[in-house]
Amino acid sequence: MKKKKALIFGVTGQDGAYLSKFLLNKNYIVYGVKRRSSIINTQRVDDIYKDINYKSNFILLYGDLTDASSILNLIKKTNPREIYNLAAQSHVKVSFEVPEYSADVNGLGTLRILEAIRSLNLEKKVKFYQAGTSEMFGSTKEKFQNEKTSFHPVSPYGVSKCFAHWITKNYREAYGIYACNGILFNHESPIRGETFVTRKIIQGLVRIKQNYQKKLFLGNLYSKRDWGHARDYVEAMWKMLQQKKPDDYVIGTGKTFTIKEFVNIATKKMGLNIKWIGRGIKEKAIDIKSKKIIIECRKRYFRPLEVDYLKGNATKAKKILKWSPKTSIDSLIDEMIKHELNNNDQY
Ligand code: NAP
Ligand code: G4F
Repeated sequence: MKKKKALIFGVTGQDGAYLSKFLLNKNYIVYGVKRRSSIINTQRVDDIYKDINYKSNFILLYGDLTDASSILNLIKKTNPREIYNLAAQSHVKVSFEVPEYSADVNGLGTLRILEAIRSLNLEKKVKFYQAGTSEMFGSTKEKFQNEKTSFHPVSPYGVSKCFAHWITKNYREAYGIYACNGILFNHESPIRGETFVTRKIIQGLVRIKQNYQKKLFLGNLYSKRDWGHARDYVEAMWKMLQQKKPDDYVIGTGKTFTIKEFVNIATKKMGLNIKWIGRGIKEKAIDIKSKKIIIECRKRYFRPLEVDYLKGNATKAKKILKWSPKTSIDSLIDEMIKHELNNNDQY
């Protein structure tokens, strides 16, 4: 049987690595788009590249979402049946510092892929997945957010992703492209970027526990997030492209925790006994055994505007895609700690 071909923009990111493995295990040929960088940026997919079982079906190519000609050439050259757009300037806080670039990559980048599909007359041949986000709900007051919840983004990142969402929907309706928006809530893993809060917390606490680091500095401890595992979420992306009709789906766990609660679960698992003292920016955590302050807050990690509360309702995905999350927050944290402990062997 002829192998299906998939093209992944953002292959070197957390989700790109999980999705590549998932598709290769389904016998796809995977073309991954990496961007040029002055330092090697393929660490997350190096194991795939070296694995004899995957190697011949996994091909990395250069491209950039800010470069329309590279996108067009890549699609022409690889002739994929499925395109996953996972590429983005994905850090919310950083999007306040590089708003125009974030809009260019996240917003216009999506349009560039859709236009390439159209220019190559692939409207009826290619299926397209757009990596949307719960950040689009922004300042929502809904207790649970689903596909019907209005968007009110509160960051340049959130706004850029709203453009990508609507342009994907627009090209689906105007040109009949099989294009889906996944509206994914936060999903983490041992290979999550080190500046996102879950990885930063786990990495920091493991280093503190092993005496490689003295303190962990955080921002807002009271925002709430619905955290799942990236491995489960890439399966949902694929399922969206296997339906009869394209549609948009919310993917989340339906549970929410504050950053402080995440810290409390993680410290307990590591056998660190902590006590919180102080309020606001002066709030800190003390290690009861050593009596040392191990967590403090810093203004620089706060955002000009915050998404206070996220909790996803994935009923539609459960019903139509037969998707549900497999990994609890406990197992996620266990896996992240285990990975970090192994990593730290190198110190
Ligand atoms: P990530 O780890 O930050 O990966 C982003 C990927 O995009 C990387 O491969 C990055 O390349 C690439 N990229 C950045 N700018 C690019 C450009 N100009 N041209 C081509 N590629 C570019 O993000 P992730 O966590 O895997 O998330 C995947 C997607 O889902 C993103 O679009 C994100 O916004 C969205 N999303 C994520 C979550 C989540 O909780 N993880 C939730 C909802 C939506 P480098 O490796 O070279 O930097
Ligand atoms: O881990 P975060 O940076 O993730 P955030 O902002 O929720 O965005 C992530 O999830 C989105 C889905 O909803 C994705 F679309 C997006 O691409 C990204 O993957 O921050 C989580 C929360 C925020 O409320 C932040 O203010 O943690 C708070 N926080 C507290 N201290 C911190 C820190 N965030 C970071 N990054 N670093 C801190 O020191």
